[in-house]
Amino acid sequence: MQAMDDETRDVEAYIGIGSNLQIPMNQVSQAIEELAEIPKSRLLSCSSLYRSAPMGPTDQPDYMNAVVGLRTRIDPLELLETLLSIEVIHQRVRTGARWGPRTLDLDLLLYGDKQINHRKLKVPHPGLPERAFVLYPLQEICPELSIPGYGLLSDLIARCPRGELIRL
Ligand code: PH2
Ligand code: MG
Ligand code: MG
Repeated sequence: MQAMDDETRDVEAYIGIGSNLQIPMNQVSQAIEELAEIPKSRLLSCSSLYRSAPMGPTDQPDYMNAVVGLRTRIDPLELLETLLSIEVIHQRVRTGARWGPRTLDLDLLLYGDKQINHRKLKVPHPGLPERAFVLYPLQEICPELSIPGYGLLSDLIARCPRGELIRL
């Protein structure tokens, strides 16, 4: 029998990137390069950069957002830790203020077709269904996607106005 290809154990994970401090465009571009270097993983796809009005407190700068697809063999919690370690490289400071400004935010949006409800990690990301700055970039790189527990991405998009989201 043919040996199982290593890639058969891989899943497609999607990661949301956001930044609104310290030259957000550079933060996002550098983060994409760092995501491409994650071990046991390969960068599959990368959306355009999007400029978006802040969700949450309005007295903060606009955000730069993007979404990337990663083919990975790292388990979800380890991937989460890896994302947090990249945020630390970008001097992310957690002040506790909800939805406050940040140099870099990396959110694990989807991990294959898995639904995860762990103390440290919820997948699909709970904000995904209603956030234009996640849905539209995701649609750009994976228009046919189905979101576990929510259905077709295109149906979520139909219910989510674009608002102040500009594709750069
Ligand atoms: N992230 C937040 C809070 N508000 N607003 C936009 N436009 N984009 C974000 O990525 C974002 C936000 C916390 O994760
Ligand atoms: Mg976030
Ligand atoms: Mg986050």
